[in-house]
Formats: sequence, structure tokens, C-alpha cells
Amino acid sequence: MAGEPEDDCLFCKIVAGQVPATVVRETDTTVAFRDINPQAPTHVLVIPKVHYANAAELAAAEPAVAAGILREAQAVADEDKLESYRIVFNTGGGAGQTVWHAHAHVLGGRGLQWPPG
Ligand code: IU
Repeated sequence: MAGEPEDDCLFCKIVAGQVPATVVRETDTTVAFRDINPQAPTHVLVIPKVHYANAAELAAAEPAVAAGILREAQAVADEDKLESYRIVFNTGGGAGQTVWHAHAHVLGGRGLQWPPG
């Protein structure tokens, strides 16, 4: 059920401490950890502790938590001293989403091209 932990969800397991991750920040509602396959010098995932399949579903159900993800992205950028950075919410397989628990990619520390691939 949306909002409840899912047994086979990797990110729910990271939230629960059942799968290791390099956690850089945690709030009451979010966890931020370094991506295991970084695409930039800073590549941090900011996730809600509650389970929703994507960012839009999270924002519809729990807008304050969705806003908290954006605040935490800025906090990650501040901690890593990024002058500029990119927030990405891949939504749907065609856009590259592979983990079905809402997450923001925070990317920075190198020049980023536009448009993205
Ligand atoms: P995506 O937008 O759903 O493709 O992002 C999922 C990310 O989760 C991707 O960048 C993976 O490298 C990352 N990840 C991780 O950090 N730790 C893991 O154990 C697994 C995936 I599986």
C-alpha cells in the first residue's frame, strides 16, 4: 500500500537500516545517501522514508515530504560546496527509473550538459 514499507523495495530496506548505504543526511522524513554508481563527483539520492512509487505520487499524497526532499537536496549541495547542481526525478522506465521508490538524484561537481541524454 502506498506510504507503507514494501518488502521487496531496496530503498525501504535502506530506510530500515537492513541494507547498507553511505548516508550523508537524515531527517524525520527523508534519507540522503551516495549513489552506488555515481555519475558525477556528487551523486546523492534523497528519498522519502515513506514508500511511493515516484515523486508525483509522493507530492500528491504528502506534499510536505516532497518539499522536504528539495530542501535536503539544497543541504546536500551546501555540504558538498556545489555552486550549481541538478535535481533529477526519473519517472517511468522510459526515463530511466529502475527503483520504484521515489527519489531525487542530486548531481554536481562537474559541468553538466543540456539537454540530458
Ligand atoms: P533510477 O532513477 O531509478 O534509475 O535511480 C536508481 C539509482 O539507485 C541508480 O542511480 C542506482 O545506481 C542507485 N542504486 C543505489 O544507489 N544503490 C543500490 O543498491 C541500487 C541502486 I540496486
